[in-house]
Amino acid sequence: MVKEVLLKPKVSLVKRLMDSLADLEQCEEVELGEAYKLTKKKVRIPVKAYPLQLFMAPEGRPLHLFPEQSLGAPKSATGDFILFDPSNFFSGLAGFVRLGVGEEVILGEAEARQQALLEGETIPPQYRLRIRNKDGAMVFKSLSDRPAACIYPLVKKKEINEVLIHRRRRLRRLRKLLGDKIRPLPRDDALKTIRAVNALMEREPRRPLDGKGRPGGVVELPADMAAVVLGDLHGKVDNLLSVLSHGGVLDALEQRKACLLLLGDAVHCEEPGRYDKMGGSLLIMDLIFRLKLAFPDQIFYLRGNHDGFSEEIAKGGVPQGQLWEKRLRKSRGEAYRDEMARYYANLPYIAVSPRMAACHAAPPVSSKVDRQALIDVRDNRKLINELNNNRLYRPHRPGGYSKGDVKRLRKLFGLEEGAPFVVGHTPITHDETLWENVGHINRHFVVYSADRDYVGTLMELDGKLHPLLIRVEPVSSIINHMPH
Ligand SMILES: [Mn+2]
Repeated sequence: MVKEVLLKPKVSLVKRLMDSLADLEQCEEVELGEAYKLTKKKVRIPVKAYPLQLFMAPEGRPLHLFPEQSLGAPKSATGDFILFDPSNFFSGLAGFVRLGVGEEVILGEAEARQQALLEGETIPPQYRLRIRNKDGAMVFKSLSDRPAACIYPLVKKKEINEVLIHRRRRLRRLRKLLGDKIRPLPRDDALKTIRAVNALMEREPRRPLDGKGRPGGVVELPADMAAVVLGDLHGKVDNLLSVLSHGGVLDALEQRKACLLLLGDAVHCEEPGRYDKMGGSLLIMDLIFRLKLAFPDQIFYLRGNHDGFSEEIAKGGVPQGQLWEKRLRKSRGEAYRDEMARYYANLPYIAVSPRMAACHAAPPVSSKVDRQALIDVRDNRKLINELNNNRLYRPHRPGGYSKGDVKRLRKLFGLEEGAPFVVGHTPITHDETLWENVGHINRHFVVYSADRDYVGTLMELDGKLHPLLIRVEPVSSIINHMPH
């Protein structure tokens, strides 16, 4: 059982922090109580368990620098630090900077990405600061002529636990939304739920109709909402719940400021030796259906190559598609199995907004494909295969897609040349989850969201898509053990 514990502040640790600052004799003390003003010299702060508050400029907004704590083991820091703006981080979609061990970040005007992640106005143009996560310490170095940055420790219990307290509130709200326990629905509820979802999908307003009057293969994302995009989840329930309970994601959904786009393949475990396990698939589809009913106009699921019962859906010799069908029949009955088939048949294949496009695996490679062909995709097996199974061009894969295909897709939807085009399906390396400018194609992203430690996530902030790594937390177990 995973127990939720809050950290308690210890005065001795605060004292140690202050002493360590004083020891270095590189820090000028200013008239701000416990605050320290940085000079041009490097400052090393060996602080592991305590968050810091950072002012880049005397009149600026504060940033918070937190040693990342896991909800599952709140007393042990992960080694990563998270830098965020507390004025927006918990109230809606907001960026943050993750500082992994050995990594550094430079805050200041020239650093457009950090600037965007932390909201422009936080850092005035004349200040630049480097922060490095080195050997369990934060190393600060001012890079500008006006080293005004000021640091002080957050020592109040409420401040220290800021991230955990907010997270716990989100978990309670998630529990209200998704049911008392995070577990598969009882048979009757499951059938009712999927029927309600299918009824919704058959008259989904954001789907231009195909030639036969059915909702077509293209879903138009709400232009006035920011998109949160996840790639293949492969039964990783906690990856989905970690994103939903992160920062202000849930708030943004509740306030109709964000929509969630899932790029397909939420099912079928990818962990070696567990390809035949269907429990996670059953639960994650229940959760996605409940989300769809809670936010009908904000949750969008695209069809992936695993979303079906075909005998071609297999991994490592395990016929996952057929096992999935068998499992649904056995635990939910024939009627449920049929509803799932109906759900799959009704899914869109490609999502567009005025700012971006996304699909499961690849853009079409045929130059004849136009917007109407994508809307009519349901009866076009060749095109479905391209969208759901194709991969980037390689010499040994001459049928793969390349720059020109992405360019054509953008044009076909009237998107700008550098508009993000996102796919899941094909992780580029084994130990990462997000890739940008894939195949040297400007703003072409691949996202994988079924990793053990981090959920690859793309988030639109101020109209621009940003890659973010969200730590996987044992959310389902925590919710299931939360007192009422
Ligand atoms: Mn796939």
